[in-house]
Amino acid sequence: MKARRNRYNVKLGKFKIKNWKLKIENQDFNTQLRRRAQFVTRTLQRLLASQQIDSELKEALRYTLISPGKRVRSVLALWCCELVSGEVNHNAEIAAAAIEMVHTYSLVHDDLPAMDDDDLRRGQPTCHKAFGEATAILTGDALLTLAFEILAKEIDESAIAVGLIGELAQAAGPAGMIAGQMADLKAENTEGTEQHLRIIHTNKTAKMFRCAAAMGAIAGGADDNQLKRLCDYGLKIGLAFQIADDILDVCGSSEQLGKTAGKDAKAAKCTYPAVLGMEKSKQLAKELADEAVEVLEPFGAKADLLRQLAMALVERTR
Ligand code: GRG
Repeated sequence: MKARRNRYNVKLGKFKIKNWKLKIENQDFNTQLRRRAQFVTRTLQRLLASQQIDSELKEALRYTLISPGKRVRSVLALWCCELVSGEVNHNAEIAAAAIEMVHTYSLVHDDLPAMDDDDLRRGQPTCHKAFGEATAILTGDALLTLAFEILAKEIDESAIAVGLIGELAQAAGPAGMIAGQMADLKAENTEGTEQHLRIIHTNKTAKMFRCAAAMGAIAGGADDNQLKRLCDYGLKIGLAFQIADDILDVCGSSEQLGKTAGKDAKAAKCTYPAVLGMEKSKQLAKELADEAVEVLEPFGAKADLLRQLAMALVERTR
């Protein structure tokens, strides 16, 4: 225990840093990702348990929220807070839970018969398959509104709460995720261009990653320059994540992904592999991850986890 508190000079990536949390920071990336994802799941369980909600609706909320999602956006929020402040604080914990709720809502509604009409999500029957369509609509509605309720009630400083609510509303709303979904629907069966694709994917996916980074940074008290850099980083890895998702839809199996593979081509969706081809899509995802890593330069070695995250998101297999 004592040795752990001593200061060490260690090499992490290409940077030499003074590190007094040697044991924690030397843990392998996947272990840290898993540990933080479990932390988010425990927070969601606690927040859900404290809600007075109809028992069937609560079961549907638990079914969708506690299912094995990767928790990428919420962990990103935690790591951005940790990067700028040195720790994960209470406000970052609540911000992470809120973004995970909004993300899960989008999946529940996207799977509905009127949208993608899907049967499988996170390796289990979709919410409407398990609970019926009406309950699934209400589950999505409840997740979306609960996210804003916890931000309003649980964040310990009103200026921070307002900042977090504004970021999340903008990213998830009609100038963000909803705009992306609308453009995506309209692009079905059309010949998309790269420019058109970038607009769809930036709105549908990348803005939520940007938002996660911004919420973590705000919770950690980032200065304007730190906030701007982390927003840029989030937007770039979000776009790279979506390109990787398009590629996995072509190359992956439903079992591996926990959702129906090959759906994009079937629905004649406008995707990166369809418009650019597979090799160019892989190259673009890698270029975006490299650009994201570059943006982190002024943070030094403290941002190594975020660097590894950028690379992991384009190399992922699920
Ligand atoms: C509000 C109906 C509605 C839709 C909004 C985000 C979105 C648009 C729809 C969700 C479905 C989808 C294909 C979104 C693109 C982003 C994406 C790849 C989501 C899946 O995210 P992961 O892989 O999921 O992080 P897990 O299950 O790991 O949390």
